[in-house]
Amino acid sequence: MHREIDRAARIYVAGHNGLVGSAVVRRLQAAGFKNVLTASRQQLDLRDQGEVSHWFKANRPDYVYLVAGTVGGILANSTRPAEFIYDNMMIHGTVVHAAHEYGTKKLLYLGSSCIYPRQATQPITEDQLLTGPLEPTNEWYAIAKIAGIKLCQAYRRQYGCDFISAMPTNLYGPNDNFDLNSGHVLPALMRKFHDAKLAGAKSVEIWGTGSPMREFLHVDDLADACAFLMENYSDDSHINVGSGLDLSIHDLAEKVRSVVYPESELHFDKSKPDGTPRKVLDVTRLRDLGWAPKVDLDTGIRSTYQWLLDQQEVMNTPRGMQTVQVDG
Ligand code: GFB
Repeated sequence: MHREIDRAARIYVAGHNGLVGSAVVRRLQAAGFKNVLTASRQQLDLRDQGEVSHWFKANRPDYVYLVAGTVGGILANSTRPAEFIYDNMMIHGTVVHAAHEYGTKKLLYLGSSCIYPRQATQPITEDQLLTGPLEPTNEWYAIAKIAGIKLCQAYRRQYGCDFISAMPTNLYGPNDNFDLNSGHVLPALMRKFHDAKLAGAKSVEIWGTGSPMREFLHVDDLADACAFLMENYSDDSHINVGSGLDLSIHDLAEKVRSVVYPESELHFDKSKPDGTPRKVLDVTRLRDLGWAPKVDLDTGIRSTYQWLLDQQEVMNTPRGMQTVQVDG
């Protein structure tokens, strides 16, 4: 089912300042969409139903990319559980409800691969949702994300809303959070190697054992997949978005080291958590629809590091000063 979206349609990107939202805006603008709507955190608190409903009433978006959320890496997830569950449950609830109230034609909700059980069979197929216990370091975030999927399904079943859900793997790219405490592994390692190079330090600390396996997808590929799904997917079930390829954290660290600071040495801090042992998505359904990623990991690491070098203001931010993003 391909349904081309009118380039004059009103399209709201919730979370446009974040890693994902900014990539979605770039993707939509490149495709010629003329009415891309955004609202800053100061203008609109997405956790407040009154504000969100009021905004939808005034702006009446035809399509919504719900890619906002409180997000972060393994440490932020395990130390700030209340924010991760509350913010995300509220954001999904308010936006999905307002989209229904004010006649949004289609909404795409973005979840996360951490919704699946810790011991899921690899690669992880969509039907493994709710078949076992979650990874404890991020169960609060995962529960909120699972609720988001169910919310979209419930509004589809009860009200006939065309609300779909996509589950991306670990993402990276421009506008990522490079903070060492709250960021995900790829941007955190990039920043650590970069700081070590500037300081002339030889050893770079990698959390955990280095053995966990992770899959990575460049955020421009994710944005492209989201735009593709908006025009080509309309199903009750959520759908995985990934590259289908994974590597160990040790191998990832080697890749980042070779791009940023080849002279450095890796030091593994085994007192830090590993998190889930392996998490690679089965992307057969998305591939069968005709979508595949374009950015390989080596190219993506190089271009993201170049982007980071171009962001002087990010590099000038003292460590630990940035907070967890409220945009996905
Ligand atoms: O990316 P990350 O924080 O999150 O960590 P998850 C991935 C792996 O990299 C873990 C290791 O095994 C970390 O211990 N790691 C090594 C590091 N060095 C570092 C470092 O300097 N910083 C970080 N952050 N990790 C997240 C979930 O899980 O995945 C979220 O917490 C979300 O909820 C996201 O689902 C996609 O991949 O373990």
